[in-house]
Amino acid sequence: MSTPFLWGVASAAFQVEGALAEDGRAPSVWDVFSARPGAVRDGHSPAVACDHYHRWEEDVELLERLGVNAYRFSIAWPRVVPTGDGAVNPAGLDFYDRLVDALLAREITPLPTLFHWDLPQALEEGGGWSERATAHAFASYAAKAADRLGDRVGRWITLNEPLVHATYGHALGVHAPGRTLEVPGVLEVAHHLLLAHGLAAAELRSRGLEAVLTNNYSPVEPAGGSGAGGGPDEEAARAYDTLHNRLFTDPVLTGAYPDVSALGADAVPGVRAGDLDLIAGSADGIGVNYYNPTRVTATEPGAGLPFGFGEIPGVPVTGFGWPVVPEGLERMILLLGERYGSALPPLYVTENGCSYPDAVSSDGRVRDRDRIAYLEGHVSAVEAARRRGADVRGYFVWTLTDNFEWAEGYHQRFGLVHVDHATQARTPKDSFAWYRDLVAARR
Ligand code: IFM
Repeated sequence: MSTPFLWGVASAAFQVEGALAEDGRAPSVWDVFSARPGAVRDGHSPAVACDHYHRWEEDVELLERLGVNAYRFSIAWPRVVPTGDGAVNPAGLDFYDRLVDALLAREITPLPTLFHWDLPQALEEGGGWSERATAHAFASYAAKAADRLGDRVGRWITLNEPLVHATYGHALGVHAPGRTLEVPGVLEVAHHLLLAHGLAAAELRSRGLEAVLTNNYSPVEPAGGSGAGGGPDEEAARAYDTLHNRLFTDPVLTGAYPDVSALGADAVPGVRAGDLDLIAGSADGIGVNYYNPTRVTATEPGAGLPFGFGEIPGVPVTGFGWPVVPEGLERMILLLGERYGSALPPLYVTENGCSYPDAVSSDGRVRDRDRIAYLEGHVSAVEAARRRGADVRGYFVWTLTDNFEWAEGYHQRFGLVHVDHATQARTPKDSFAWYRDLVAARR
């Protein structure tokens, strides 16, 4: 019997849970970073977020009303292993145990992510992702989570968007842990993240479970066009494509890092004998998080980066200013197939969505027509890719409830459900009803 297509929504622990000091949870890098003055827009605090840690039953009811058959959430490493490595905190796992049972009771497949950027601060103090030991600590945490939930959860996502964590968190310093390393240091962080994925995948697979790696993908277009006349923009686009689309995928699907010379390094540091053998073939699925394509321009010699960014003309933008280009998702899915051929495992669109400044009207409705148009276009793009032979097995809207959008605080509302962060009142938006009807029609 073939498994049904997964229609779901996605969330992440730090963005929704709150309860940062409850039941034995220790601080993560995001607890510490977000407390720095200026780190989060308007000083918004993640302390309560959507209070999901206390209101999870209400949120599961929302999922039931939505009619989805899958829910992607993340497990907070600092709840489960507060010091990062070593003793497990049973109370931390109890929370996810209850959540998993509640989902299964409603025939909603749980799809947990083990790392969605909330590294235990204790590990950061020992060097964080610059240290190989962090990858081993991650695998040991993954094993502990799998031992507790693996009897009910068959498919796991190891890492969420390691590219964003490596670059925003370790190069640009605008996400936790707020480091600004040089290129080789960032590439070393990238390797340790991939090593962590490979080691955790081995733990999961040894228990008969599947391991999925979720990356953020973006089709890259040179501003000057391709082919004759594309010139330096094309070179810049290739460099950006290497960073964004290949760095965290080639090693898993081809067993080798791409040429990183255009990024300013001779090679990826920290790779030891056997690492790439472990990483190669370590994904039973690839998670595709897609928001928009990227238009790339060349930069002047001596500029900090080998690429710059340009606007995509003639398309609408979201509240975040991100261009809305649904066919970019079809293009990206097909590109992965062309690039990796039979090495490409099944794909899951593990995130897709948009932020708009939604407000509840006096009649209690949230008329988020732009979000409906965005999602309609992107679902059609997935379906078009599938018609052209792509093996896509799931689609997850980012996200269920408006939540803590990292350095943007509560400013970017991505949810199908509006959250009043002063009262925690949840109001399903018009897009909630639209997605409910779509899922009902497709299931
Ligand atoms: O909110 C984030 C999520 O944590 C990771 N992917 C992109 C989303 C929107 O920025």
